[in-house]
Amino acid sequence: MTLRFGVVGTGAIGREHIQRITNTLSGGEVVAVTDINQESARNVVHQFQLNANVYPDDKSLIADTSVDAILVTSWGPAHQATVLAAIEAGKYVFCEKPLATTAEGALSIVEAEVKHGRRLVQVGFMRRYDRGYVKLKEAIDSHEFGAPLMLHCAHRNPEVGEQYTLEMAVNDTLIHEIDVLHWLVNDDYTSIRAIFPRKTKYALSHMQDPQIFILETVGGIVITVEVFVNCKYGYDIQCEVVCEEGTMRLPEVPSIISRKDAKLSTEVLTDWKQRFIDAYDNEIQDFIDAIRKTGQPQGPTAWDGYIAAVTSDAGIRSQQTLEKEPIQLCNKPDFYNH
Ligand code: NAI
Ligand code: NAD
Ligand code: ISE
Repeated sequence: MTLRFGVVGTGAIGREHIQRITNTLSGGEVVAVTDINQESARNVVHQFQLNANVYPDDKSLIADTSVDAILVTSWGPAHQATVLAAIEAGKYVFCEKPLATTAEGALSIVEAEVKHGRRLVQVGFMRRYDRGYVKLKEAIDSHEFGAPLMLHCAHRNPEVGEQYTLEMAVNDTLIHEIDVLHWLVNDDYTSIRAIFPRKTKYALSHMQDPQIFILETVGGIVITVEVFVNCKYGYDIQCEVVCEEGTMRLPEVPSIISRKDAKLSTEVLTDWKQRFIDAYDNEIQDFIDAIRKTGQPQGPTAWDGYIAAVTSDAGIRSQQTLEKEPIQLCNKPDFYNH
């Protein structure tokens, strides 16, 4: 059976995912689209030559009986309502991060899925599908390097536009580290603290850039993450794990090494779409395959979306207080232990 997608949000990543479902992956087809900007939805049908209906809103798209799975790629604050409506209709959902912009909102999705009784939701935390992070995790899990003690990470974007807010540094950008790092070290967070270094001259007046976040875990691991969204030179994701008997780093993106004009150089990417292109392919292929084989997605869960939302709320509080803010999760439903 082909998994028939209805896409809510045909902006930057919506188009990327439509392109990969249509031209790169197998077993999926886009049969319906919607966007609050209807012209954008109509353009996508034309651009990718889709055999797809254009709907005026998410509710009418979800009601289409030819749609099996909803791909949520609208902007973050709209995700919660669409995901809840999809669960209510018993449809599968692949939701881009964040699952919801508040912990309360993410918890309402967890509760709705548990009530439904079967897994329907996968969250777009694609770094868990990146070969570099998978290799790091295998090395940590092998215990060959001893216990992880500290992680030093950086999430750098060349620049951001005026629509980017202080909070987005946490709930749009840092959220990728929030998800992937606790998964990497098999631990839970206990606190987060924001530190504001000297501000770059390239930051817009409403912004603090760069920012540093210190996360601590139940097992005592201390994690530093630099979020620097006007770093100018490229899109650069760094992760170093310091263990008892050695250290390891996320591999650099393969690039030729050139010698020219008395300089030895390699390239740094500038576009996030390229940096994790294989991981995006892998996560959505996995979503399609798992549903076709087992009737349920098996990637990052609504509970993972909830952990990210609680941590992100605490991070945003710390941006205001500049104090260490506690991270407290409610009890994990047994539903997510299987
Ligand atoms: P975008 O602004 O380019 O596209 C969002 C689209 O959604 C727009 O076309 C907008 O009109 C539409 N939209 C918003 N609310 C809607 C609603 N209620 N119903 C229908 N359409 C709606 O944004 P972009 O960059 O594509 O980001 C979309 C989502 O993807 C965000 O949640 C973002 O965090 C996530 N994202 C994830 C990335 C990743 O690495 N996993 C990378 C980029 C974005
Ligand atoms: P975008 O602004 O390019 O696209 C958002 C689209 O959503 C726009 O077309 C907008 O018109 C539409 N939209 C907004 N509200 C809507 C609503 N209520 N109903 C229907 N459509 C609506 O943004 P983007 O860069 O594509 O990001 C979209 C989402 O993807 C965000 O949540 C973002 O965090 C996430 N994202 C994830 C990654 C990743 O690496 N996983 C990368 C980029 C974006
Ligand atoms: C964007 O929304 C993403 O998700 C990218 O992966 C991230 O690097 C970028 O900072 C976000 O704005």
